[in-house]
Amino acid sequence: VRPPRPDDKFSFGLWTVGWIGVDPFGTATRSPLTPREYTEKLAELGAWGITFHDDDVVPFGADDATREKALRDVKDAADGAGLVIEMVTTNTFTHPVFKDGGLTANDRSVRRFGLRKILRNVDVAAEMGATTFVMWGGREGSEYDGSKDVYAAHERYKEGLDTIAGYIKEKGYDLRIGLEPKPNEPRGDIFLPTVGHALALISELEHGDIVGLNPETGHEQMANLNYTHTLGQALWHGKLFHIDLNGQRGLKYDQDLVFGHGDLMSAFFTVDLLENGFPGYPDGPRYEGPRHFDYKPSRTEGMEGVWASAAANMATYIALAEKAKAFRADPRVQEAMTAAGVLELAQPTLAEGETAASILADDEGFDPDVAAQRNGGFVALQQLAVEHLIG
Ligand code: 3MF
Ligand code: MG
Ligand code: MG
Ligand code: MG
Repeated sequence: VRPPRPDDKFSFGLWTVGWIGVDPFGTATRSPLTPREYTEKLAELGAWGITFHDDDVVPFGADDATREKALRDVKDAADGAGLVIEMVTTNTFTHPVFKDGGLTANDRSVRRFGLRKILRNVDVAAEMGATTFVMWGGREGSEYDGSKDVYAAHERYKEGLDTIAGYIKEKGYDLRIGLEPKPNEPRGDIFLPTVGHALALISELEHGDIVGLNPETGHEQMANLNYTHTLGQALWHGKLFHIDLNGQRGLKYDQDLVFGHGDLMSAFFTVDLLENGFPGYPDGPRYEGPRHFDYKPSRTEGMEGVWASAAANMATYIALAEKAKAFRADPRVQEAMTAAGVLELAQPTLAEGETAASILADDEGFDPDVAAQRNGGFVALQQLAVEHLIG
């Protein structure tokens, strides 16, 4: 596999390579890194950008001078290493004040504090030159149904998001919000559990035009959903603003494995969609944004393993991209796709000018029993994908 290049637009959250391995059952297995350590090493490995939460850089509650210095240090380190700060995100989940949420906490004073923290962080995002502001509402939710008025929670979510999006517009920032859905963990149930739920909420916002999605591989898979379909639907809505790529093996806690270390076949088709677009729409919508990894180097790894895992995300993506290109270009695949009717789906069901009445008026001599005999050819097509994947 060729080495990563800046035009691959690979980016990493500082909380990924910077994860020190604290989990609910054990203390840290690694030491924290300085901004210079992350950025130099990521740049050396071929990454193009970094992302961070406010709290990854600025200690919670720091005074203004400490805050300014910490932000300047990370910006200088990124600039020095030639890395872009493409996205900034907000932490409304770590500090105990957010134990019942940031925008949907029952306690109004907490919601007002959460909003102030997020708005300040929007300023930081703009200052750092980021173009996406991701919001993962990890503590928006509940363990017990009786503890939350779900109607009110959605009222408050909308109120909060519109306040933030309205502020971005008022300030004239070149920023869009990417909501990151997740079904559970750390809350028993999190609001906006899937991309579909988030899309529905966005459609109710006053400033929904600058609010889209940041879908994460494992988060959709934790809900037993198909990540590639998720990306496809988000693209169809014009709402795929950013992505969190990683790996997950089935219905478990959020594993945040290296991209491809979960469901590899699914990862292949994810990359196929990202790199090659929709088969029936060569000029259709494409995702042009960063290939952002949100993974955790497993707790078993030392620093050598941290950097090997960072490199593995990029190497796997590149390998899958090459394989997906070869898959689409293979004449056997094109033939199998045609046989399977994959391209036929792009053809409108009605002819130009046709109506429900004209469809009703003529049965076209259609014989359902004959049509039911058609061989799908989907399995043969899938096997070609497997052959390309395993080489
Ligand atoms: C949690 C996550 C988050 C979000 C981040 C926003 C800590 O499962 O995935 O990472 O990605 O808050 O980018
Ligand atoms: Mg995750
Ligand atoms: Mg995560
Ligand atoms: Mg994420």
